[in-house]
Amino acid sequence: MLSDKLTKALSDQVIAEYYSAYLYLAMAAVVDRMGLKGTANWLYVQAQEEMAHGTHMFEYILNRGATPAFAAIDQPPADYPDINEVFKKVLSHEEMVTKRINALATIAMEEFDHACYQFMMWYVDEQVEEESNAKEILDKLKLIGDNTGLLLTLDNEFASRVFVNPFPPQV
Ligand code: OFO
Repeated sequence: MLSDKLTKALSDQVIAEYYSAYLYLAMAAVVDRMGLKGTANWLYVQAQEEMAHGTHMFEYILNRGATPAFAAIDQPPADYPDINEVFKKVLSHEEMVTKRINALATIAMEEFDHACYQFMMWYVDEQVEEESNAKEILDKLKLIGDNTGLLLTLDNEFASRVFVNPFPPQV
């Protein structure tokens, strides 16, 4: 069974993952209003992924015989002047999440909970990808600059992103 300390830390992370989903939904609304519907789709898919991350962790807590603790999800910011600021926030947010995930893995290690440590490694790898994706988009936006045509091309590219459940149900 999970220790109380790990149960609390994992439960807090479930809430943090749902906050991430909320943050990205708020961003999706902002860019939709800017006319960037493809980017809104990208952020909506991102929000769906965050909910999947949170739900998977919630199920893990239950599977380990513990009870997840719930708390309020904070209100996300919903005020960005342009798409650059949106993705700067995506990157800084993911960097913060990486720190949280690493801290959680460290607790699992300190408690010699090898199963939980192993469970956390999926999230550690995922954060490398999350940060890399956000950096790549920011680099593209820098190259695009004030070129609206290129921005719309990128927006079209974002329109094709589809949600793929990282944890499909086992049959
Ligand atoms: Fe859950 O990966 Fe982003 O935050």
